[in-house]
Amino acid sequence: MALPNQQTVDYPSFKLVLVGDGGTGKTTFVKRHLTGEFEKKYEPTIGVEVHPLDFFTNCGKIRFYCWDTAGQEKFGGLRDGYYIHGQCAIIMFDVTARLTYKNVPTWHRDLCRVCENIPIVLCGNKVDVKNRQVKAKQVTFHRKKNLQYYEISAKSNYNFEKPFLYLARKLAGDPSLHFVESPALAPPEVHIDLAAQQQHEAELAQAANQPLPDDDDDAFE
Ligand SMILES: Nc1nc2c(ncn2[C@@H]2O[C@H](COP(=O)(O)OP(=O)(O)OP(=O)(O)O)[C@@H](O)[C@H]2O)c(=O)[nH]1
Ligand SMILES: [Mg+2]
Repeated sequence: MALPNQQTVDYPSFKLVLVGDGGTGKTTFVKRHLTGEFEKKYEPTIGVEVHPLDFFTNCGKIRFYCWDTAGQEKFGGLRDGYYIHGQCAIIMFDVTARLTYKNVPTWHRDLCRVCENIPIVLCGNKVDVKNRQVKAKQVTFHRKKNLQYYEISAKSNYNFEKPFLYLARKLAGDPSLHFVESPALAPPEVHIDLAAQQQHEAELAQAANQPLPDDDDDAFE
């Protein structure tokens, strides 16, 4: 879904809705892709910004029109009005701020009211930060709702492609689809501690085998 003033393309393109609390890193994430500019300091998004992001796959090019929405309530603009005709989505929270994970069910509910049955990826961002508040094994919401979950760091480009690849496969209905070139990314600001992150990923995999906690979606502490 291009905006009226945006060029349309002759290859498959999809509207991707990006939601989550203010400051979780949505805009930073979208702007890693070199088709967008890069901004270091936090400037809250007002309403929505739409960025076309192209990827090259073994089946040809694919474009996501990323609707980068405002997380801060006072800048929300049309809010769920931006979700209309969304074909896929990313819900982002910040692993260094508990409240942003607590609010994930609300973002998910509002999104699903408008967009039924679209592929959704949950992303825990800022995993480059040492002192995280939301541990990998505490992230269980995706299992309740059948979402895909990825730990990412927009600042270090860690797992940048994963959410897009997952969504591209779902939208194409082809689980073996893969990217044939890496997208050009802005250089990372920080480097991630890979050993520590591998440990987190292992904990996450292990947690996936445990029974789900017997609680409400909202009961996260
Ligand atoms: N350490 C760290 N900081 C990050 C990361 N991603 C974003 N940030 C910082 O988090 C702040 C907020 O980033 P934004 O991308 O503007 O957040 P947003 O989700 O778009 O916020 P709204 O537009 O208000 O909804 C900025 O200061 C970024 O530099 C990350 O992966 N690691
Ligand atoms: Mg923003």
